[in-house]
Amino acid sequence: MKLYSFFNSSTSFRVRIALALKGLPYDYAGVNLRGGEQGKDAYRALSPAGIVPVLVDGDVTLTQSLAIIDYLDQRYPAPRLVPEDALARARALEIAQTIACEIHPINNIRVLKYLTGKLDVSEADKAAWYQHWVDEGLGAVESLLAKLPASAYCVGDAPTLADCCLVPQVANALRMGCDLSRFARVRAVYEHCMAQPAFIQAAPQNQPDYVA
Ligand SMILES: N[C@@H](CCC(=O)N[C@@H](CS)C(=O)NCC(=O)O)C(=O)O
Repeated sequence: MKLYSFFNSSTSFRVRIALALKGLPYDYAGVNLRGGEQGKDAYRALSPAGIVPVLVDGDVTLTQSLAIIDYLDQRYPAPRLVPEDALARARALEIAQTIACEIHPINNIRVLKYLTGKLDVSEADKAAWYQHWVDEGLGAVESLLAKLPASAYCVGDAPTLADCCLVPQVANALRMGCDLSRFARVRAVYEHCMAQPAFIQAAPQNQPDYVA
């Protein structure tokens, strides 16, 4: 398998965690988002939307991190990341989609660039926008977690798709200087996961294209 990824991309980080948890080997292809490589024709042939990650598995090319993780889960089921139990599955998807649909898209690079470019928004207002949507989204995740039995992970006693999404989102928020002090349960899950080998292996600083 080959993964097109950018070290700091949270959506790439989600897939790297899934691959590491499943112990699947892959070749790493760095896509320099800072240099605009995602917009080049050659890359758009792989990813029509011009985004990472892309997973190539033999003659299959897949975009969208949640679709990729679901594919990996069907194809390489151990360990399961999308739970089989109906309620646990819904809970994991609920948290994953709160992050993937409610936070990430509006804080994506292209959106932030549009704010400061076309709309002439200041860097301070861009940072306020970022923190606002992190606050809203992680606030919702914190409330969802509060309704679930206490655990080191989001849902149940093992990592799921929800943790694959939560950890990279928190890592990004911390890198962007967001105040996460209100989100005790979110932070506890993040800290526990980031002490596990698969999550460490998948972390931005451990990728071949990492730049400090
Ligand atoms: N919904 C997509 C989002 C992928 C995405 O937007 N990735 C970001 C990096 S985290 C990206 O490639 N952004 C490039 C850009 O905004 O130009 C997924 O989950 O894979």
